[in-house]
This record gives sequence, structure tokens and C-alpha cells, in this order.
Amino acid sequence: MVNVVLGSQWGDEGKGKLVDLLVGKYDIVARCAGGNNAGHTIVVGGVKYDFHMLPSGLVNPNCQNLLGNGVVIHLPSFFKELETLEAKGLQNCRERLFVSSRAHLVFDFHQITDKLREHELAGRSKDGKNIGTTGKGIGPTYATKASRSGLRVHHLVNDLPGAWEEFETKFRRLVETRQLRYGGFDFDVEAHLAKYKILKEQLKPFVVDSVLFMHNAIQQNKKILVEGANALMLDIDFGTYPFVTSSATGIGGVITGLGIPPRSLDEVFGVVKAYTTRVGEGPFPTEQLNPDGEKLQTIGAEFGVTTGRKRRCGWLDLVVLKYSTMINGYTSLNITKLDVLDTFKDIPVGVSYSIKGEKLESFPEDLIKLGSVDVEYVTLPGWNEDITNVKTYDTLPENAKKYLKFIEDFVGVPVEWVGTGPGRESMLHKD
Ligand code: 2SA
Ligand code: GDP
Ligand code: MG
Repeated sequence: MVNVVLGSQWGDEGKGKLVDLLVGKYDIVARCAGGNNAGHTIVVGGVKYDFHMLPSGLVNPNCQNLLGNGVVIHLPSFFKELETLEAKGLQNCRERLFVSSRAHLVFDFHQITDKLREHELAGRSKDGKNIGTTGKGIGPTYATKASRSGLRVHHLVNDLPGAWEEFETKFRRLVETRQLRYGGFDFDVEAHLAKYKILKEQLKPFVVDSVLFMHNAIQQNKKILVEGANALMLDIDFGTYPFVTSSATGIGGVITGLGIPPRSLDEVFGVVKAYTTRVGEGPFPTEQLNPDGEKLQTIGAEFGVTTGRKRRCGWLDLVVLKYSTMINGYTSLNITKLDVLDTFKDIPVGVSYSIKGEKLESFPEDLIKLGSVDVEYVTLPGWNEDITNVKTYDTLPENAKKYLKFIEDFVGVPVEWVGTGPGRESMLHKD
């Protein structure tokens, strides 16, 4: 059984919390895409754990965790995150963590060029057309992957004669070509190579052939949960290109990022924030640049887990959710942060886009089109009471249930879990 948790909007829907909640039932949690640009906050027993790259299955002491071939790994960050989680008391992490030999490595020069590229893009026009990346080197690493000059985990850990020399040669070439492209930047190649000689030995115990790992796990009927990173609207193909990340963040990335057959997939949990947020640049039709948006940001504590950036906020956009459902085929919707809407008297929800009075059939692919859409809203009545202590779905206020029903009916997918607070216990199951 392979189930999947995917973000349906622009990220930070609360995927980590759902994974944490479900993880007790799973033997393996796997990540298939992205790197340490992702960020999950999980609160267990009052302790807050921040995850960036590692699978959140580490919070369950019986769960194995895999970084699949589709993930990109900055090794210094990998070890730092692992050590931080261990220091917070997570047990046996090293025995339960596996890394695909085919995953690509993110190097410091990728991170440097990520920032240089952003600077270059911002300088091109007054209004700044940079992407607003996390600066973690994600785009440049997927670029070297696609241009077939990247270095993967197996290149580093290979002990066969000549392997290290080849790694060194490729590493030097990568630095040189980037220095040529960006007019030179300081980079101590020798110091980095010396560091990677040590990291190589540290990494070895984690490395597996992840195709075989997943195949065997599926054959043995292990319960596997795939933890999506980022979200569909940041997908390299289906997101608001070019304001996207550089990986396949939707259902396709699950298959290619883990090397498993599509037929092995079962449930697809779509995680939906009860409103919408976006971090970084790019279009966001239901954004509220007004006191409502500020209120959502403040009550929702909407700050990036990785960069600390303020997240942009707006109303729920059902055009986005319907589009995202067409691609990812959610079998359930899992609505988080409903409690953040507690004090809003009325709650508008975006239901269609039009340009010059003409209704669009779906989410547009073109940014100029997207920039000129008018959003049609349906305004639903708020419930004006604190739901953080509500213990069951049935005892939610009527208007809260109506809000959820509206989403369910509009998208045509049942709601399964509803988040009413940040803690593990604040997730209600709809029976
Ligand atoms: P990148 O760094 O190349 O992947 O950035 C490209 C775009 O993707 C967005 N992006 C994200 N959006 C939401 N959350 C993300 N993770 C962190 C979090 C972000 C943070 O969980 O809070 O801490 O700022 C994430 N990662 C990438 C990014 O904003 C760009 O728009
Ligand atoms: P992810 O990237 O999708 O895993 O989400 P993040 O962890 O980046 O962002 C979601 C944030 O919302 C985290 O700080 C969570 O602790 C918090 N959160 C998740 N679910 C709820 C909820 O139902 N209510 C409230 N108030 N906070 C929540
Ligand atoms: Mg996040």
C-alpha cells in the first residue's frame, strides 16, 4: 500500500502535520522531490520540530524514512538537521534513515548561484522579477541534473579505483563553468573537496538502492506514505511558471522521484489550507493586500519555516483547488487551519475567474492572463467562535461545517481530516 500526501496550493498547507498524524500506521515515509527548501513544523507533546529535508516519519520511532532519487541533498544541511532532531530527543534516527544512491547533490556553489541568479533577475526591471527562491540551491541543482552534469550520491560514495578522481574532476568543472557564467565568485574548491572526503564516509551508512528498497517494501506489503514537498502550484510544469520550484511536486513526481509503478498508489491525501498563502514572488489571484490579509497572516502565524519570510495571504481559491485535483486526483481533502478563520464575520471563497467579463474554464497557464483575471467570490457566513477545543467533527459550528461542505461539493472530493489548531490532537476526522 502506497499512500501519498500532497500540497494542493502554494505550499505550507500543513502537510507535515497530516503526515505526523498518519505516520503511526505506516512502516515507511518517503520523500520524492525537492530538498531543504521544504519546511514542515510539527508539534508533538509541546515540542516543536522543524523539518526541512528529512522525512517527518522520524517522529515515529518505528518508522523507516527514505529520501528518494527525486530529492536533492545538501549534505552539510542533511547532517545538521539530523543532529538537531536527535538533540531534541528523536530516537534511533540514523538506523531509520535511508538515502537513494541516485539522488543529486546540492553543493554550496549551487546555493551561491541561486542567490546570484535572483539578484540578476531582480536587477532586470524596476519591479523586480526574481522568483523569490529560498536560496537553497534547488533550481541550480535540478538544472545541472537536467543538463547531465550533476553529481549524485553514488558518485560520491563510490570506492572503486578512479571514482574519487572523477568526482573531483566533475566538481571542479562544475565550479569553473558557474564561475564563467556568473563572472567569478569566491569559492575554495580544495577546502570543499576535503570536506566532501569526510562527508563521503559519514554518508555511506545511509545509502541504498532506493528502487530495490521501494520494490521490496511494496512486495512485502509494507505500509508506505509518500510525503510531498512544496505543492502543486509550485510544480515545474503545472504551477505558475516561472514562479515555481524546479521539481515535479505533484503526483507525477511521486512516481519518477521514487521509481515505483503508478499501480502501486492507493490513497492521495490532498492538503488544503482553509485560506491561501504563498511565499515568494508570483501571481496569487485571491491575495488580500488589506487588513483581511494581514489578519490571516497574524492569526495564522504565516512565516516561512526555512527562510522566516512573511507569507502572503488571501482567501481560499477553489479554481486552484479544482485544477490541482484534476492533476493529482485526490481521494480526500484534508482542510487545515480552519481555526484561523474563527473571527471572520464573512468568509469569501474564490469560485471562478473571468477576463473582461468572459469566464475562464480552468486555471490559466499564462501569467499575463492570470494577471488580468477578476475573481468571482461566494461569501459564506463565518461561525464567530473558537473551534480550537472542539473534539469531534460533528460538534463543529454549523457554519464551519457548511464551509467545509461547500468546498467538498465544489471540488467533488470528500473531506476527511480538519485541522483546528497546530497540535497533533487538533485534527478532527470526519466519519
Ligand atoms: P526554490 O527555493 O527554488 O524552491 O523557490 C522557488 C519557489 O518555490 C517557493 N517555495 C516554497 N513555498 C512555500 N514553502 C516553501 N518552503 C518553506 C516553508 C519556505 C520558507 O515551508 O515555509 O521557509 O520560506 C517553499 N520552498 C520553495 C519559493 O518561495 C519560490 O516561490
Ligand atoms: P507544510 O510545509 O505543508 O508541512 O506546512 P508548514 O509546516 O510549513 O506550515 C503549516 C503551519 O501551520 C505549521 O506552523 C503548522 O504547525 C501549522 N498548522 C498546521 N495545521 C494547523 C491547524 O489546523 N491550525 C493551526 N492554527 N495551525 C496549523
Ligand atoms: Mg512548509
